[in-house]
Amino acid sequence: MDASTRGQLINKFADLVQRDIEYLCSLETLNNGKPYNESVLDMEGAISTIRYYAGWCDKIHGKTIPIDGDFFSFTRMEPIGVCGQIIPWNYPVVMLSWKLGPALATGNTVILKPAEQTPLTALYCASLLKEAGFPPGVVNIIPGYGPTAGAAIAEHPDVDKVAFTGSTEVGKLIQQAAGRSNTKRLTLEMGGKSPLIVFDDADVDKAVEIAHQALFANMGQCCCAGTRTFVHESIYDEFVKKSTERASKRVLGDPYDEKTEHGPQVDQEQFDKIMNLIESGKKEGAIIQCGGKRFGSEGYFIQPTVFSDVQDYMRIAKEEIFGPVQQILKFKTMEEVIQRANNTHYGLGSGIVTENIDKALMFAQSVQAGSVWVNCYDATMAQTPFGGFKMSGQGRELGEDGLKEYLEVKTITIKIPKKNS
Ligand code: TXE
Repeated sequence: MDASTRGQLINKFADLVQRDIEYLCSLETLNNGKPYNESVLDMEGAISTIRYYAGWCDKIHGKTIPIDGDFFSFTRMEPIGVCGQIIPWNYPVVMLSWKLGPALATGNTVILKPAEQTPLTALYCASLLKEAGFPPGVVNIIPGYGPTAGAAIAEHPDVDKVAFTGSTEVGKLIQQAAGRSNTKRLTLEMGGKSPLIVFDDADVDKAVEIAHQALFANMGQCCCAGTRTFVHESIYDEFVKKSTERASKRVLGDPYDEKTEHGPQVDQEQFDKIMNLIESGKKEGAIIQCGGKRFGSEGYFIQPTVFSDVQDYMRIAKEEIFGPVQQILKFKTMEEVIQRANNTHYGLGSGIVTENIDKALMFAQSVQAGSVWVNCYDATMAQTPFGGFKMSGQGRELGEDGLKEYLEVKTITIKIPKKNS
C-alpha cells in the first residue's frame, strides 16, 4: 500500500471515531467510570493524535549520507514488524490512539491488548478499523488478563516490539520476557511521582487551580499527575487553605450527570490501594485537611483528599497513589527543592508556577523528568514527545520522536567507480 493511502486509511478511522463520538464517550464512561465530560476531552484528544500520525505517513524518509570513500550511502526507515501493545485502563481510547497512531503510520502491524478493566471502547474501535477498510490482520485487538494474554505478547518470539503503559512492576516483567525471548524492542511508560513547584511570586489563586487540576483530573488516575505539590514557605498556609477549599468544592456523583467533575476509581483493587495510602499518611503524621474517606455508600468513590505537612520520607510522598490525594510540601530555596524533586526513582512529569523566567529555566534544566510544564500542567499534545526519565520509562510517545520507536533504520551502501562531490 502506498504510504499516502495508509494516511487516508488512518484518517478514515479518525472520521469514524468523530462520527460516533457520542456513543464512544458514553461507552468510555461506562468502561472506566470517568465523567462524561472527561470522556469528551479524551475522544477529542484521541482524534487529534490519530490525525497527527495520519499526516506523517508519506513524510517519513531516510537520508543520503556523505560517506568516506567511493561509496553512495542512504538510509531507509522500515517498520519493525509485529508490534504488541499493552495498555492500561485510565485513558482507554487515548492510550489506544497513542499506540496505534505511530505504529500504523510507520507501516507496522499491531496486536493490542486493552486492560482487563476496560475492554469496551477498544473493541468498538476494532469494529471502526474494520469499517475504515484496514486489511485483515493489520490491527488485532485482543482483550484479556495481564499474566496470560499480556504475558503471551511479551514472551512471543514472533512479536518484534512491545509498547507498554502501566505499572513499573509489570514493565520490569515485560523487559525480562523480552530478554528471555527475542530481545524485542521496547517502549515503556510506567507512571511517576511528579513534582509541581509553586514559587512565592506566583498568583496564588491561579497556582491553586493549576495544582488542583494537575492532581485531581481523572480522579488522580494519571501517570504524570502532579502528586508532590511543593509550595514556598511564605505562601504555604494560604495555599493549603485555598487548595482545601477548592478540593472540597469538587462535584462528585453520577458520571453521566454533566455537573459531575469527579467519578469513582476504576475498581476495588485501586480503591483499596488508595485508602491504604491515605491511612499511612495519617499514621506517619501528615495532616488531613479534607476528605480521606469513602464518598457515599455505593461504588468506588473517594472524597478528594488534601494532606498538608507532608514530609519527603512518608509513603504518600514516595509511592504512586493513583488517586485523588494531594500532598502539599513546604520548601525554602530553589537548590533545596530541585534536590528534593529529583529524589525519586521516577521522572515523568514536572511543573513550576512562577513569574520569574530565570527560575523557570533553572528548574527546567535541572529537573530529571521527561516533561516540564511552566505555568500550566499536563499540556500534553499529539505534537510533543512524552515519556519518562529513570524508572518512569524508556523511549518516547507522541510527536516525531514517537515515530522513531516504531522504525528500524537500514543503511544501504553502494560501491561506485568514483565520487565526484
Ligand atoms: O497495572 P498493570 P494495574 C500504576 C498505578 C496503579 C498500578 C497498578 O500506580 O495503581 O500501576 O495498576 C497488563 N504481562 N499504573 O494493576 O498491572 C494489564 O493487563 C503483560 C500506572 O492496573 O501494570 C494491563 O493491560 N502484561 C499507569 C496493563 O498491563 C501485563 C496506568 C497495565 O496493568 C501483565 C495504570 C504481565 N505479567 C497503572 N500484568 C500509567 N503509567 O499510566 C498486567 N499486564
